[in-house]
Amino acid sequence: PEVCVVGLGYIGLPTAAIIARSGCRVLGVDVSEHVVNTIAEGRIHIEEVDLDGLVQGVVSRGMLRTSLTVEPSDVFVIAVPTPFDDNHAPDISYVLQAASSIAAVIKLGDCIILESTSPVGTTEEMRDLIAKLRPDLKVPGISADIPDIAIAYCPERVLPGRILEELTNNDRSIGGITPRCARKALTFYRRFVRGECITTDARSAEMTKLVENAYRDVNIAFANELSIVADRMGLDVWEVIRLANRHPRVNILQPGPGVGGHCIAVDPWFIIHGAPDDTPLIRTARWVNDGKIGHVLSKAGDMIEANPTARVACLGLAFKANIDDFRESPANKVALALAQKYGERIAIVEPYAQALPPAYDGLGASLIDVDDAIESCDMFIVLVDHDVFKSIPLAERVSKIVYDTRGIWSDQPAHPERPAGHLRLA
Ligand code: SAJ
Repeated sequence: PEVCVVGLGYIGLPTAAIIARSGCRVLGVDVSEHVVNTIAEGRIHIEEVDLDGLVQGVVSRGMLRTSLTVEPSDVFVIAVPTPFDDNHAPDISYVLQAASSIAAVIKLGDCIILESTSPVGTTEEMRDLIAKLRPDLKVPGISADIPDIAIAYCPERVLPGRILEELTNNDRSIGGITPRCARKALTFYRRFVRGECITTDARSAEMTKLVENAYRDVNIAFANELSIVADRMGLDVWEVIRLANRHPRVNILQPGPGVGGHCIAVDPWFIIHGAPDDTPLIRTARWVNDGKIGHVLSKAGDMIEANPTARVACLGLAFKANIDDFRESPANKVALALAQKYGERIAIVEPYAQALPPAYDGLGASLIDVDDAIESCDMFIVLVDHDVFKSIPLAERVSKIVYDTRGIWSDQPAHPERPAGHLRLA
């Protein structure tokens, strides 16, 4: 089939490239001229392992083209953003815009698939819009006859940094507006997915995606709450978690400076918004994880003020280990707030940054490398568990005052100037 992928971001572009590699002619559509032109030249506008070579290959073989506008195809895949507004209400306007541009070109036998993370009911809302715009077509779930088109919701669940591998190997939920729609979408995904494809209805598939990320948020909140309790009790939370996880049915996640990224801190709000009176746990988890940033800031501030001559290195800005994405990052929020308060005393170590983000302009903080930090800084605040930080040998940090929010240095001895709660038991 010919395939049109609408939205060429972190999900849409790798998806378009993998579909093209499976032998379909793919048209990638995006609203950004820069994105459309970059990909048309066989280059990419995002960082993702092995994506550059794959895109270059499928573009040069003519299997992937790009355009600013949707064209007739057999299958349409929508992968546009679904942000939330200031009140955490989901904004599905990009999905509806994509659906209306697709409605203008669809024909009998086409299949429309929504992949964007969406509040429950979005696929039906999209279906209703298409029915309204195309009264000439029999639309699934509305017309009693065999429908002319298929509509399905098939969420992605890939991890940034492992997108290509996970796009191919992860299991997928395939949610049809009707069972017939699900079967149609299933035939399409089987072309390029090696994982198991499990069919369901569209609403269940929408909820499944939200639940996966809310599950992780709630579990990280548990770990973050434990880390605050452990601080208060003078315990090493990493030691406690390590020991508790030896229980065959306990698997506690890792505390950190908060939860970042574009999914886990966002998607739970889509569930809360859909059932505001029935989601105290999910809402509280959001509150705990957002609050962890404040806890880290105040503890770091106390340590910096207790050591007025210390030069401070903040290790990491990224939202998680070994990636170069500094947006929606608790590490960046902590480092920026410290830079705003302590200016020149703050050095940032971030091997994935060429320069500090513009928000740091004029604050006096500097970007330095690991060796400089070891040489010139007295205090290390670990905010990201990048491999390059993990591998700093004990000898090079033994004399530092350390606040390790990620627990990467289990061999770090207690320091007389560090607050209680960091005595290592192992
Ligand atoms: N984090 C912790 N402690 C942990 C694990 C994570 O503090 O034990 C933090 C990370 O440092 C980061 C945030 O949580 O700030 C999110 O990181 P992540 O690696 O858990 O997830 P993402 O945002 O990169 O990707 C998630 C994944 N969802 C799940 O694992 C349930 C991915 O599979 C989804 O496809 C993706 O969201 C998405 O697009 O929805």
